[in-house]
Amino acid sequence: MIPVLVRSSDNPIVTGFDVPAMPPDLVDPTSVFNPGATKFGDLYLLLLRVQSRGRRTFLVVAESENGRDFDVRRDTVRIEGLDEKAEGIHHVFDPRITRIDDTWYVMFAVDTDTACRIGVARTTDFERFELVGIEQGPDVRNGVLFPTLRDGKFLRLDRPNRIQLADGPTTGDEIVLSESEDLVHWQALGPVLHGRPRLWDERIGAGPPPLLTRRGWLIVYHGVATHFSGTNIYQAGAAVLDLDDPRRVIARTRDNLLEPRKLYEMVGQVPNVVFPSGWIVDDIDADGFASEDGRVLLYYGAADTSVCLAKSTVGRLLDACDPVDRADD
Ligand code: BMA
Repeated sequence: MIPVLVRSSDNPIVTGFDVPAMPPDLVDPTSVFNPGATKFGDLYLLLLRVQSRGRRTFLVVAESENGRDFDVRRDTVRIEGLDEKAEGIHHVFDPRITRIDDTWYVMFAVDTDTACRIGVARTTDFERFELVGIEQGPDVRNGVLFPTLRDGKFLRLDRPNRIQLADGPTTGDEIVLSESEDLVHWQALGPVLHGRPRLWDERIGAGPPPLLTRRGWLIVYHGVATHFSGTNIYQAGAAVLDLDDPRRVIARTRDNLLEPRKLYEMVGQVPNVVFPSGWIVDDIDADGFASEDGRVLLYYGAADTSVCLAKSTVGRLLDACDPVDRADD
């Protein structure tokens, strides 16, 4: 049986060895993982999360002509406007890239003194990045922006973190739909996906930006099984959301589609992690829908140590999702 997601035989496609020395910040980095991905003209681009041996986090662009062999740039991304807000910020990480018209929005997690927050930067050339803002409020992460607006408002999926109350739900067990007029102030519209206790996806978070298909919004998300003593296992699955109301789940994979099996996924800085964060789909029709035959290049972090690639098609990912009766969800 051919798996729905087929690993590249070149995995891991980017490791710390591929990152040029950028003294004094980045020399012989510990790890590079959880990239955002997009196409810019003919170039395939990744926005890498690179971690130094001081465990500081940097974002670095990598470029490729084929989506598999990447050259990592010799400078780190500087987000204009971030320095002014830098107090209390420790890490900017896990960027997801969404193109809207000719602007690419980077939605990222921000580790601060008080909570994890979601920030947004924008670029039109992948040389200059400008901060749009950082949301203030309760702890939230895994923010991903939809590529279209609804009623003039931006939409995102995010994953609030709540304190676990006695007998209450596990923190991070719910993906939520939110809307915003300015990308900084967000209003929750309601839950989308729930974690499934004791199964592969107890805690969940959206991966790459939702993909417009004729069957609905296709998403890939990560699920964490937490019920194994000593380790959390990060896996990837998929779901299809209603085009008009993305809170309505049409279909969802019962099982995971990708789980740590290769040594590079099982061994590393954080063992047993596949963390999907970016994808590139070339074949989009005139109305903006991804073609079912279209190739999907899915980029993911492996063991918080390297960047890997798995391939599929839009149709195979859609077919892999099992119909959901909302009442049972
Ligand atoms: C999550 C995030 C990811 C990371 C994963 C596994 O909570 O912090 O950035 O890849 O844990 O460590």
